[in-house]
Amino acid sequence: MLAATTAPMERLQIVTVPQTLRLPSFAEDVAAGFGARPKRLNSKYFYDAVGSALFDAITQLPEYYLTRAETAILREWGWEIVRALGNPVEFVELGSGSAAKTRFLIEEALRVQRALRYSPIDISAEALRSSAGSLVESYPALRVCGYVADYLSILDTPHLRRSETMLVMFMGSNIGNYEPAEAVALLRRVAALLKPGDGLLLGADLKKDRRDLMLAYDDAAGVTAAFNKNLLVRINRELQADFDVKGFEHTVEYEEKTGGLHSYLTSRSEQDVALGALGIHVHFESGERIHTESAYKYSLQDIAQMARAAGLSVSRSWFDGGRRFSVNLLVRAS
Ligand code: AVJ
Repeated sequence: MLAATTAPMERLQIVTVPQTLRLPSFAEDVAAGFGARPKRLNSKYFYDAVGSALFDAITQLPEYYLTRAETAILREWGWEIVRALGNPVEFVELGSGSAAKTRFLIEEALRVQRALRYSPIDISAEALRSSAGSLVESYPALRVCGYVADYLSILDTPHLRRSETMLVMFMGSNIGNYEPAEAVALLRRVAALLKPGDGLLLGADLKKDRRDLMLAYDDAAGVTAAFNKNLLVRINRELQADFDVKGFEHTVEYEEKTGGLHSYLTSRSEQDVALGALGIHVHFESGERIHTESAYKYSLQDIAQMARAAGLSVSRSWFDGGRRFSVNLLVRAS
């Protein structure tokens, strides 16, 4: 029973979930990535405070249509998405970030049921605290139980409590950052949590004209370039390195066959960089690339195939007017 007078802070709980497997540290990952051929850095390291702010700026760019398209879908079709499931429902969101788009679904759920539990999961404690805090302020019938955790640890633990129906949200084309085989493995883990009647809401960017894709990841104002290069700034600061950031160029490549939109930092000259904290020097040839991100694009057929490989099936899909982005309801395959 949830009285409308319950104070916001009493409807908010933040739990820090211990890691179930020891993940490599930033230093270890950077050392391994520069030791690999081709050199690589994991895109999860983009999101320090500056990187998160730059990503927010990216979502406002004319070329970066993804966030606007997904928001339009949730604004227009949120009512249908919520009604496609049994009620009462509770929401779990993997990588919730600012949770701005989630508000459309929360509002729709609160139209068909009197109270709602929302469990956002994010590795950024600050993002979680501020988004969860403003949500419980906005909606007196909302309870938020936020988890500071990486996806794998939360999926490993019995932490996620549940009522009748659970909708797990994995939005924003975050699935695109996983290699296709890893994406299937992650969806399989989510599928294991789902009971009949539950759903996984998956926001996936669609394959489209290569020019539109390339521009979305290499904008005219250079915000995405700054976002990519911020990785080197972060390595300089946290690992006492001496990267000359201007000595690297942001480059992108679209591989039509796989739908992979790959981003790189390309060395403008032959150079050596010291990584003080690691006690190593890294050599770069002129034109040598560091792979920093893959953002995979999917066709509807690809999404159906990925779902099937994970033991799920696509029950419904919703699109923006330009059919650039998709929001898909996946359910357990029977
Ligand atoms: C936040 C992972 C969805 O892949 O489109 C934006 C990150 N990278 N511009 C994406 C990103 C370059 C974004 N995701």
